[in-house]
Amino acid sequence: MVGYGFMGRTHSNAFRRVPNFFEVPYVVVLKAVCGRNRARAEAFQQTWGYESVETDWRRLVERKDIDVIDIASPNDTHAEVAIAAAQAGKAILCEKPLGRNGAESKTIVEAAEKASVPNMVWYNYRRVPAVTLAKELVSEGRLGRIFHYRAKFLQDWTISKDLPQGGEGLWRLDVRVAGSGVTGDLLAHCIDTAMWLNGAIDSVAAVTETFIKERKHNLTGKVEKVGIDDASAFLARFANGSLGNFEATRYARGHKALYILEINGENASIIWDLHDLHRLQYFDHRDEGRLRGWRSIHITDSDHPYMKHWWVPGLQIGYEHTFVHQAADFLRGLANGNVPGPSFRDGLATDYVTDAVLVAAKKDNWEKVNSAYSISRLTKETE
Ligand code: SOE
Repeated sequence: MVGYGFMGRTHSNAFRRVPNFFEVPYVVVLKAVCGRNRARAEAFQQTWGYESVETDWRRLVERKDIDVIDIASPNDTHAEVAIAAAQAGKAILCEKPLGRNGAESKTIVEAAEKASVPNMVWYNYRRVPAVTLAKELVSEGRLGRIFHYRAKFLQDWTISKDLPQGGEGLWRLDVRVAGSGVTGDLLAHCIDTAMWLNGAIDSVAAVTETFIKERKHNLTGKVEKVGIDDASAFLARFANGSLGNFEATRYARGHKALYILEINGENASIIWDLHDLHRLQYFDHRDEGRLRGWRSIHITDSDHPYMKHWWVPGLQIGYEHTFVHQAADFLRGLANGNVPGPSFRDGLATDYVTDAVLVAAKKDNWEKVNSAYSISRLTKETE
């Protein structure tokens, strides 16, 4: 395990829990956690039961007793570690986004494919049982032709202008480390799920904004220009002819992690909401007219994806279980030689979309509205 932050915890929890709930073909041994700060790494080792600690990822990657490298460190470390791990013949799991941009991710994909090592990106929301069920319903053709895909991911934790950028916990605000702001951090989730459910995205038109232009940098101590996007929205054309509408921000006061997606097809529609993650809203126009309406399906039954491994019908699971599901799928895939997605290639495809969003936003290709009749004038005329 490379990294001992938030994602190090979600992944470690997954590997500890997975053999308790899923029949997996390997014994998972937490061999080593690697982090620059030895004291922090040792504390993490104690909490999660790792056998040893490394403070240099190169040492970790060289170790002969390690088969799988899991990268849960900040985005600017992904490429270096993943490429070295591939060259050492390790299977690799990498936290999202795969790289800071498409060019960087491409080098990771090339290294992994050249070495033919199993690989996976932790786009965990694919494995919320309700989202996996949505995938099944779309694949079965129940929605018919798809017209619209809508998604948003809203947070509010960076609104204060006094919040510094950079360093532990705040590297997501430092463009050199993160690569981008909400586009690579939050929209990337929406894009991964969208392309999984609705196929490739062909083209985008976008707008981004950095509301707070300067912040103190935790590592240099100086006030520095903010290089990330605080908010990002884009319209998309999917290869299947449907239209997409995406938004992410860290400035939506009141929203902590509101990820919502909606798909409208000719026969049926689906809505899923992370705050109510165990429910899938489903409307089917082919239902008998008198009874037609939105169904709120409680995804807790044993015939729902992954649910037979947990409790009894009616009892819910949560966020951390999505990582357990991914760990289970990864281990089973390793054994049968077919690790399921999201692969590094899928991660690269998402990074190409986020690249396109950022380029489109920079082009600022806006059509000015005829301002002859402003709102105030219209109001006056109506009066
Ligand atoms: C950002 O706050 C963040 O932690 C993302 O980095 C995660 O990918 C997302 O799942 C929750 O929000």
